[in-house]
Amino acid sequence: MKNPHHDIPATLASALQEARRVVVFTGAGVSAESGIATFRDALTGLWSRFDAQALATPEAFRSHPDIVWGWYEWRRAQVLRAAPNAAHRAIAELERRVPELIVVTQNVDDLHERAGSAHVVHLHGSLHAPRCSSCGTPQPFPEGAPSEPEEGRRIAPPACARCGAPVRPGVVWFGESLPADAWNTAIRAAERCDLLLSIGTSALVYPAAELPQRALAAGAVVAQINPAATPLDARAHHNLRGAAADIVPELLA
Ligand code: BV8
Ligand code: ZN
Repeated sequence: MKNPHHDIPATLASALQEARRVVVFTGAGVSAESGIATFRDALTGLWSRFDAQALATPEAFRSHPDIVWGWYEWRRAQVLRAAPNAAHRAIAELERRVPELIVVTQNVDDLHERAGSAHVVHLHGSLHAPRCSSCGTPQPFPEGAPSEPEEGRRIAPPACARCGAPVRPGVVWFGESLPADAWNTAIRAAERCDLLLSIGTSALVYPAAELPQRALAAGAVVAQINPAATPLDARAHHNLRGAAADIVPELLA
């Protein structure tokens, strides 16, 4: 249901007009209206007995490779069926209007790219980049879209074409470091920007959640778009309560 009464505060509208360097920092909430479950809601069926944070770990993959690979294949099937929503499209449009804009996402889907965003940094990797869990060689997916694993089906991960070890999802699990180049690019952008928009993230996962704080410390305007309160509420200059697909397009108005 579109909420026509979301006023964009005049000070935010003018910050957006004047901004020369913008960072758009996104989490799973920006893909919610594309039908992609947010990280915590992605645990249904067999997986519901797991905590996402427990499943998104190297330990879980070592002990239950078929449950973890099945979970990611289910999520990948969702992404392949999904389309970018109005928020992704508005962010891509914003990039065309602002001298410099970079999307720094925690998401492992490719909806920003499919909506037309040209500068996207993935802090937590991608569902579309499986690699060998041992020799790291990138691996092609089994032909075509994954057979739709009904929720909770175990799927044995493929074996690496090079060394035979199990293939893993190309994502950053809890306890793993973020890709250095992605993280350095994100930190530099946060420290140079005039405006950072934090959209659809619970601001709980570190080090990603440091970015809005770095932007604030560097004197940028920080605005948050989220239907629920997060730890960032206390520090953001603007907190716009609501769904990304409703509010982000209004930033363009
Ligand atoms: C690291 C990829 C260290 C995988 C993800 C104790 C023990 C061990 C580690 C730690 C610890 N304490 C802290 C840590 C560090 C840990 C961490 O931060 N833990 C937290 C949870 C306490 N971090 C790490 O382990 C990171 N690595 O620290 O390395 C290190 C250092 C040196 C050397 C070696 C190691 C790695 C973190 C990356 C984990 N991988 N994703 C996958 O996707 O499966 S994080 C994962 O969770 C997602 O990426 C997502 O960003 C994040 C949170 O999930 P969600 O809540 O679903 O999503 P999001 O946060 O985006 O929230 C959804 C939001 O959307 C909500 O606010 C909701 O209100 C909103 N929303 C809903 N609908 C809408 C909406 N918004 C707008 N519109 C809507 N319609
Ligand atoms: Zn290998």
